[in-house]
Amino acid sequence: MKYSEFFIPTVKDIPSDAEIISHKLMIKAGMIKQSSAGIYSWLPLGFKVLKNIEQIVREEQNNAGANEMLMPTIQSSDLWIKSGRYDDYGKEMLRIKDRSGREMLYGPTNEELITDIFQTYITSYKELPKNLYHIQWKFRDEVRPRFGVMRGREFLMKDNYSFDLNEETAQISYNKMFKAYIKTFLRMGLTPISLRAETGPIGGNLSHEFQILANTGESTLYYDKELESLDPESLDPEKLQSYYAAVDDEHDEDKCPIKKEDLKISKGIEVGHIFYFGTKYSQKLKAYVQDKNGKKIAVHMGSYGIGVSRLVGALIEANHDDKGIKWPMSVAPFKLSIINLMPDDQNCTTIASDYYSSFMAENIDTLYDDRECSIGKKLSDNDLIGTPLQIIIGKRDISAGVVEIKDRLLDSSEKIQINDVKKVVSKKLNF
Ligand code: P5A
Repeated sequence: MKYSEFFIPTVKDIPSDAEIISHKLMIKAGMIKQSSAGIYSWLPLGFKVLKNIEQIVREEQNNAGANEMLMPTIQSSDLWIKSGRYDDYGKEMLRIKDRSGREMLYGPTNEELITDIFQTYITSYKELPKNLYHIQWKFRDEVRPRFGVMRGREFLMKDNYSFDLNEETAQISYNKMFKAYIKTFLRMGLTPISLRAETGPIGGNLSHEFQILANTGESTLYYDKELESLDPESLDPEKLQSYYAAVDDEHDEDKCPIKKEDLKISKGIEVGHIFYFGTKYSQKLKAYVQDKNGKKIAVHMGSYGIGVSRLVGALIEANHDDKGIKWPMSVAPFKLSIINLMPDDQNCTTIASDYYSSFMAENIDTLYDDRECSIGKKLSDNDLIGTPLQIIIGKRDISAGVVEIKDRLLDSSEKIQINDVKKVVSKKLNF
């Protein structure tokens, strides 16, 4: 993509209600525009990151055997009346009447709808277990939407639902998702900390919350230091669940089961939440299957959520400096910027265009900064939008036979021979 053709409306003046760094940087970098309180348009740069995050989430769900589908955002109130949550949800639920006066709502979650889909088609234990998910916008009319996309009213969630014959197999499904969650967050370069959690309006008695570490996070976490060095290739969910981790109001220094030197304290942001709630919805919505003996039993269910749009903000909270965003390579909107400092100079432009066409041919998401603007603006914009690897092409360097390669994450630069650049970049990008 050529910068001159891309729509990145970077801005200098940040609205006063942007309190936290990720909200400020998302506006400054032209990633989002508020449409009304807690509701945002995703501009091209923000949308690219959202899609990259979504894709990692999707791949790990598919690897864990979940089926992707898509349910609507607008639901009828009928199933919610049956489950008893139509009243319970209160003002957080956005209620709408259609032209015939039927009561509809903008889904805050999908336990009811998916249970109804399940009961329509599945009648035998032989078809279990099943795990279904979608990545869809939700609406919760939060009392105080704030912190940009971190606590929106409209937000993108990946939500799964597992169906099992009994508690024992439901626990296996739960652990499978637990593992997929840790893998997902590790792939994004984040440090996930899982904690036993309250079940709230979703219900049930087993639940874990997934927080990621960020200095600017809202919660204070106390946890076993082992949780900071997980190997994605050998994750054991039962072992992981046995490590100590607690939020500050649940942590008691005197009762803490681990040694002081093994305890870490950091700030965190909740990015995922999983629940096992047994037959809570299946009984009310009649999701029964026949077991081996022909007896009808209510299926055991779990639900599993990841805040896909919240992750965009959380990733920035965990990865930024005073110049802007520092995207981890796996989610970066562009892996590479080619910054032509002198578009008027024939030599600079020939070299920049040559690099651009070869990286595009390799399918590397590359931003070619071909704009006619000041050198300072070019460098600061590319740092602001956080491209991890930057090739900087200037007249003086070219006459010395080199270009600069900057690593935004390590904050380091090196001069490389013009002809070695493709090889060096390929190595850094692992292709
Ligand atoms: C689990 C999947 C649920 O809704 N039902 C389906 C269960 N859980 S949850 O904890 O309420 O939400 C799951 C994740 O969604 C994100 N999230 C939000 N993101 C942005 N703005 C919000 N207002 C918001 N509310 C929830 C969080 O990441 C949460 O962990």
